[in-house]
Amino acid sequence: MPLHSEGAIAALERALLAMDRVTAYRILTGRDDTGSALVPGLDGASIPPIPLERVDALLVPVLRSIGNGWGAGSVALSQVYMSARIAEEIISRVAPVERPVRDPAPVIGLATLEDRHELGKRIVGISLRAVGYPVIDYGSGITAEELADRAAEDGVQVLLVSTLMLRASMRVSVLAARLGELAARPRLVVGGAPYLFDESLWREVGADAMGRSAADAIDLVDLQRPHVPVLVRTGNGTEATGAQA
Ligand code: B12
Repeated sequence: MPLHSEGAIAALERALLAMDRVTAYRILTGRDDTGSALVPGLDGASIPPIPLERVDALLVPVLRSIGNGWGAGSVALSQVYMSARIAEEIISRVAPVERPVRDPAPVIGLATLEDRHELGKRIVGISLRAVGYPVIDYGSGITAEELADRAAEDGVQVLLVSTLMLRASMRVSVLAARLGELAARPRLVVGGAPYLFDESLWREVGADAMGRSAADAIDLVDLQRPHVPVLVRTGNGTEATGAQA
């Protein structure tokens, strides 16, 4: 089945809503002949790794559509919940691709702020590592105050924040204010459903940029690379000399 086909997206949505894990795996692995091999237990070594690009192209739009269906009343919360459980399992099976670390690379922090919706953050983290960016993962549910403090301690230069709940998005303004008090303020990049619903929200809460996808996260970090100070060895130690060309 082609990667972007409407048919594959619709079939995956049907499979998740029906809690049919075997079909969901079959669509995501891109194999039409693995169904019977996957049936016993689904936990065996028979499950092939799932390519990251298929998760981004198929699973992400399907979960959004399921969320819309829930909002419209055509999908039950139990279906959202079960789809998410299957999605969590799928994401944990994404083939880990870790490239050699880029040099220079900014110090990158990543968190789901005051919210437990963590699938997007996980995909963003996997994607960044896959292109060679190391990431400090602060997990999900961390408060704005704690995140600002921990990012400061770790010298984070680009802080990527995922929020899926409107309330959590509004808390980004507290985070931005606290980061603004730091001598070296990290660039603050946000993403998640509320910023897609309201295109001006990221500016209103004080972020520097907003991304719609894991691919955007990579592009936005790439853009920050010129802001990484070049570290020059001096006689007595190391000194920052401003932006890299
Ligand atoms: C799956 C899901 C759940 C799962 C979460 C499972 C998990 N482990 O994460 C479960 C069932 C547990 C859940 C629970 C709830 N949910 Co929910 N959930 C969803 C749903 C359907 C999909 C979210 C998702 O996982 N998408 C797939 C991921 C991979 O996509 P993503 O997060 O968007 O990330 C991609 C991009 O946005 C981007 N991205 C994400 N973050 C970042 C960050 C940066 C920096 C960048 C650059 C890019 C980026 O890259 C990612 C990969 O492409 C959404 C609907 C929606 N439209 O999003 C509702 C939704 C977010 N949930 C909602 C609600 C209300 C709830 C509950 C309160 C329900 C309840 N009554 O209990 C609880 C609260 C949980 C909590 N405390 O956090 C509402 C929020 C509404 C609002 N106004 O705030 C939504 C929008 C549904 C709706 N239409 O109403 N939910």
